[in-house]
Amino acid sequence: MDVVLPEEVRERVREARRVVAFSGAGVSKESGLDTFRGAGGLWEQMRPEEMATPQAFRADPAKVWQWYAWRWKTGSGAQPNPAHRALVRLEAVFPSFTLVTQNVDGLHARAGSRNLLELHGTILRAHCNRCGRSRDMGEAIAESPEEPPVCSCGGRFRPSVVWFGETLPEEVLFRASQEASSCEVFLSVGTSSTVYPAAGLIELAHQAGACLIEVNPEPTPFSGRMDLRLAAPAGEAVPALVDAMERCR
Ligand code: BV8
Ligand code: ZN
Repeated sequence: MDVVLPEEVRERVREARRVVAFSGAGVSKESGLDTFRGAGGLWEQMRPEEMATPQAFRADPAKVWQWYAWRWKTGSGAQPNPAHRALVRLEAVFPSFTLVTQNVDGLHARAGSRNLLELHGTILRAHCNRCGRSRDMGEAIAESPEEPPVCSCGGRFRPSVVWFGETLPEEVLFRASQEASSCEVFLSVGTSSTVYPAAGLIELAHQAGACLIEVNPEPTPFSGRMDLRLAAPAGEAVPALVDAMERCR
């Protein structure tokens, strides 16, 4: 796939110093991980509030634990794809580049992204819901695959992800909002842009007058505001887009 940037986008990319990329489950689709919405998505098999809420964990900790153990296993068997790797290259193209992700799968970090903000936490860690003690999720699953292991304080370990109805890590959300409202180019990849406050970052970048680029085979609520839309899979479109951005500089 070859990407030709429209003149005004090329101009903005050439001048840009501060760039933000914002990613969702679609960027990991070509690594074999399900998205949430859409055909075959996780939410097709059950409703978010059934699994990804503190209430669901209180009601049936074993069911929620086993679901996250299954997602951890599928995630640990997956590899970063060309889209993850191309986003790593952007760190070298712009003086300031920040990757903000909603994904908890850890594939951006495994691909080598350094300036990474994980808005919704990570499935690679677990922490006690009473004393907060943190540990490796793989170890916790190995110790207790069926039930969330009990902590020495009597609390229960839970995956270190942000559940619906839970607030995002303040520092991470604050930094992501800072970057979104001061960037010149904002790239949104593989997200349905429907979960908040994460999707609010696109709004912030738009208000800041940033050049908005979206990569998604399907339209999203923000598609109408984009300066450039690539309606293609991230694994094809992001490497080609990064090639075009490098050519501009
Ligand atoms: C909170 C971790 C304060 C867990 C996740 C304002 C308006 C409306 C609702 C709210 C609002 N503010 C708050 C809410 C409530 C709620 C919310 O947003 N609800 C939505 C459903 C309307 N938000 C919250 O609860 C947040 N907390 O607000 O706290 C508070 C506290 C008390 C009371 C009130 C407020 C917490 C939200 C975080 C929840 N945790 N994940 C886990 O993973 O198990 S969210 C989870 O779902 C993901 O992290 C991600 O954010 C979201 C899924 O979205 P995407 O990643 O975009 O994936 P999706 O499947 O939707 O789309 C994939 C896209 O990829 C598609 O567009 C598809 O076309 C595209 N695609 C497919 N293949 C490819 C591709 N693209 C490129 N290439 C491909 N190959
Ligand atoms: Zn504890």
